[in-house]
Amino acid sequence: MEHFQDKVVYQIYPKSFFDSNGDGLGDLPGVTAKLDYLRDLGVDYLWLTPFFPSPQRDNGYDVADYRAVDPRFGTMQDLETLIREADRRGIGLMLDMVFNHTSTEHAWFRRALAGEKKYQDYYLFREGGPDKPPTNWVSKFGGPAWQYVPALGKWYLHLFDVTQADLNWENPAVRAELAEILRFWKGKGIKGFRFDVVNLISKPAAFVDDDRGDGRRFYTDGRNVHRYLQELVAAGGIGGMITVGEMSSTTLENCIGYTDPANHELTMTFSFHHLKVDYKNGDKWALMPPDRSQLKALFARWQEGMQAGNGWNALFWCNHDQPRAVSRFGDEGRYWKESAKMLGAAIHLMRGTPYIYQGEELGMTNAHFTAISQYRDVESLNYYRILQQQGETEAQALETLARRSRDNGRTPMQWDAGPNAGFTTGTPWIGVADTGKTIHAAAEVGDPDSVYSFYKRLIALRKERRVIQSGRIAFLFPDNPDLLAYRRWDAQDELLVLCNLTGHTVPVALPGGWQNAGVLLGNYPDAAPGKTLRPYEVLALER
Ligand code: TEU
Repeated sequence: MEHFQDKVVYQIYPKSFFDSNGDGLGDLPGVTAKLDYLRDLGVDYLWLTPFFPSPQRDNGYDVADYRAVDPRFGTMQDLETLIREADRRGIGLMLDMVFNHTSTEHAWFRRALAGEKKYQDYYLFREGGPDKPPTNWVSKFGGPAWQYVPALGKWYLHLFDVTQADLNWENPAVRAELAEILRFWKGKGIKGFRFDVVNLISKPAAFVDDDRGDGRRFYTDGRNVHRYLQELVAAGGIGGMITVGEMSSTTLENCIGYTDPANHELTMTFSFHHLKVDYKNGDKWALMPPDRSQLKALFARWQEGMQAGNGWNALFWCNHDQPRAVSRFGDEGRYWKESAKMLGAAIHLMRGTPYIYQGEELGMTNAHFTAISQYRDVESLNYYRILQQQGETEAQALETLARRSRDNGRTPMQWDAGPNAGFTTGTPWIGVADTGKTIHAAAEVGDPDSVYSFYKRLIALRKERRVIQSGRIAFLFPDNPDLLAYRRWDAQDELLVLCNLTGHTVPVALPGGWQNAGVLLGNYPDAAPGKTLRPYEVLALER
């Protein structure tokens, strides 16, 4: 199946998954130790976020060596053991390739700084005086996107942190190096790849000021990006492997291009528009409750649009950059369990390949941090300062972070009710969420009514029902913001999925012929087709 329709991917943030040696940081042997848990859940692939040598300015997305394991996460032998033990359980590993930029600690950048022309051409250095950057572009983490190097009399581009220097993909030597890295990992038995912000790799021929924005319109889905991806996949020898591109501020048309099998680029893409429906005026740092009409419209547009273009979506609510879905789109209190299940079903039954982020299958919540000292993320720490410079009080800035910080997704995985939620016997690098004592794997694995068991059922259903894998999709009730509803069908089978996105009862007018349909799945014990849906109820009907 060229699009991996029957597969489910589980994302692991190793630093926060399980600590095997008590140093407070999760590690690769910690992942190996939990493989039976993952096999029981039923996932096919594990995507591991970067564990390569790194100064950890951006938690490993600042890579200093693409072919080694950072000692804080273990050894190459530990990784080989993990690959082998996962394989024995029918699980493949996907690695996270951060190819838009390297750490400024990478040997290439160091040699560039030392004056080697060859390596200066690996990056985007531009001449210029110390008081005027080449353009007015803004870094995604705040502040200018250029850094001046006095010794060279040059600026270098960094779309992210100042220690994350953008690579020059126009240089064929850079592209050849990156393809070699893929070959290296494929040789180790790695089964797939996730490509970090890969739609930002192709920069414009000339660098000019952006008078209407932060510069992104010049490099997002840039002029050569499709050609570079085709070349990378061919030269890296990864055609046929599962690949997912993280696409920042992308378009439907480009994502069709990236994933239509005829183009030999990627098997699927992450897009983020549905995770910006609670950004006021598109600003992540301006709070607003989720706009459910917009959420529904975006799902319909991306699901039906990718289908029409023969593209393929990665389906997800959560990752290491996002607050927890149940805290954001569900109800952490009274309807915690119902809403966590409803959100899972809402995307798992769509057309695409689902991704589960560690702890999502338990209904893990946001951290609920209340002091700046609890945060670790460079973006959060930057914006804590920026928000106060923009006039927010300290309390307001903390409230904004509590809702928006990436650290909400990075707190330790909650394994049991013991100290540090069973994540470490040492001092965790980041604190456990305040729900650690009540929401954890030990309580959920054996409980047939748990969020965990519901996710397990969702994964099993995808394997059992071809209509979930490859059926067509069409959305219903576009004018009702409370009710997310879609139909899936193929020659044999037909499903109707109804999700109440709210905490109140909503009326439903079932389309003709569904009144007596069977219940495939529900999150209330006595689920049946009727005239209403209860708070956060999901009902999947079949006929
Ligand atoms: O993230 C890309 C990205 O732009 C965002 O998700 C970002 O965190 C958000 O827009 C900030 O508001 C990827 C990685 O997933 C992330 O962890 C890295 O920090 C980033 O690239 C840089 O490598």
